[in-house]
Amino acid sequence: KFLSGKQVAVIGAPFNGGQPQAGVEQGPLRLVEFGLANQLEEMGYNVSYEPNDDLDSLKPAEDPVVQNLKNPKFVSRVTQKLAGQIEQHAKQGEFVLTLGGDHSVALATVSGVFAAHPNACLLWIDAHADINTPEATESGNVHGCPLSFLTGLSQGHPEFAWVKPILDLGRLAYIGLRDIDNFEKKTLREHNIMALSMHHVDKWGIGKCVEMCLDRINPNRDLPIHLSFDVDALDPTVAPSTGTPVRGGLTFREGHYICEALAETGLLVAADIMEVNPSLESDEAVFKTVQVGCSLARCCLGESLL
Ligand code: HAR
Ligand code: MN
Ligand code: MN
Ligand code: MN
Repeated sequence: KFLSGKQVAVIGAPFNGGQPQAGVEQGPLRLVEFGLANQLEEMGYNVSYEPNDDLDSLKPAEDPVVQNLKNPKFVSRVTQKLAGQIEQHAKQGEFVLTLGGDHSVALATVSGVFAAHPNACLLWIDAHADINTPEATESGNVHGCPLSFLTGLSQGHPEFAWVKPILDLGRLAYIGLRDIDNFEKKTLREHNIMALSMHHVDKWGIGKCVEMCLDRINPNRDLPIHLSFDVDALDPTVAPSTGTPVRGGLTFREGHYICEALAETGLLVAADIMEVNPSLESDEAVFKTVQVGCSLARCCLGESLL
């Protein structure tokens, strides 16, 4: 409906500047080496791949903290560049699949996708709410803040002036939350944001949770959908190789169900698979995490639909 054919633009976002741990910049390459692009081609898609392996050239000589945020210049430059690239692909009617990299890259994916699909809605699957403002963040890591910029809750940070507040708070929903800062909790409540924690998944089941989210952010099932999937939403037994694992997460099936249900709507225009860090935990753990990242991406593109 919103896509012109069977074209998938795979955008590598090998970037770690939104948080302190090295290794997450190797996520995209590992997912592609595992065979993701070939797997999508076997499903009948035409796949293009932008590795973006030159992002280090955007690293400034000096990048002091500004308004509590670490590496503001580097994060801003990288995400602005990726946003333009993503916008172009999305405007051509391609499905945009972005491989992270840390979740600060959502500044790029949401900006780019919503520039092409202004009435889209966003489903954010994560243990964390990633909606801290520069004033509120305790860590100073931008991967905990992208949604505050994208929704206009943060304004006036000099480095992120290019980020437009294109996301209405009524078009945002979460599933998987379980590690939220006090400021974030207050924000979710005050703005009545559709935020489902693991408690809600236990209580209602994943099927009902996805339905409730879509009823809120896409009530007539006629708007484009962007999925941003932080693999730390999954239980650490399912996706161990990630920077900030939190116990008690989504099962393998619950994670896949979300992707399948969105694919089934025919409205999904973009997906992000974020925070895969192949330098953390054992080889077996890395294999598991990369494998589940690839299979989530395939499910977004309809692999398991009959
Ligand atoms: N809320 C914390 C902060 O602002 C933790 C964010 C952590 N990590 C992520 N984001 N992976 O989803 O730093
Ligand atoms: Mn293209
Ligand atoms: Mn996140
Ligand atoms: Mn997270």
